Amino acid sequence: MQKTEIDISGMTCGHCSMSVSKELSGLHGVHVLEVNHQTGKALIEGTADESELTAAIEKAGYQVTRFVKVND
Ligand SMILES: [Cu+2]
Repeated sequence: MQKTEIDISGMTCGHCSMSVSKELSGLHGVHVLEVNHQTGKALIEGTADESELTAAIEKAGYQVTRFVKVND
């Protein structure tokens, strides 16, 4: 399944990564594999519009800086 790595700015602690994880998990068709505030990256599996992912992350209070498609 398609994986996407998302670079996120503004996360500073475990609560930040949990908030992001919670919002992303609420999206249909998205499985959150990892959100790491230290690296500022989220790894998700599944298909979702970048606009949808961006909206969810902004709702949590953070900014998306980059999307990278990851191939297995
Ligand atoms: Cu935090």
